[in-house]
Amino acid sequence: MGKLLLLNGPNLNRLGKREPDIYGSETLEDIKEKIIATIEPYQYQVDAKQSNHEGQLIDWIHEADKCYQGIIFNPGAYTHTSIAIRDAISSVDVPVIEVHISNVHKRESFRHTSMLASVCEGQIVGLGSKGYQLAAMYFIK
Ligand code: DHK
Repeated sequence: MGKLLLLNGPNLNRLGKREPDIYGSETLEDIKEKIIATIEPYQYQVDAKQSNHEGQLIDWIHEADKCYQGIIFNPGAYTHTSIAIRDAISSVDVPVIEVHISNVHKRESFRHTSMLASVCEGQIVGLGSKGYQLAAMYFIK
């Protein structure tokens, strides 16, 4: 049985209610259920965690090392600011895919830069909640 970690950062607990024109109407629970349906046939399971706190996300990244085959990570606004999360990703062997629901490149210029992308395995942006499923499929061996 393979294991993936679905990790979401600040304000993503508000999905479904939060700016639905940008982030859609699905909740994090809906997204988790879709990932489960996608990966279960391949004998993979997913654990889902969300925090609004940088340090908590860092602790979970450290703990994920050696426990998961991959992390599907939407770091929210920490994407654009957090050198500490970047260093956490660099400190572990578990591969991380950075996912954004919206196309950050079509939005404000402060969203165009990612502190994390260059230490991630890859980045999926602008494909809505489907981006999470696509990231999960990448990790299926
Ligand atoms: C989510 C956020 O919370 C923003 O801060 C990012 C990202 C974009 C998303 O599209 O999923 O800028």
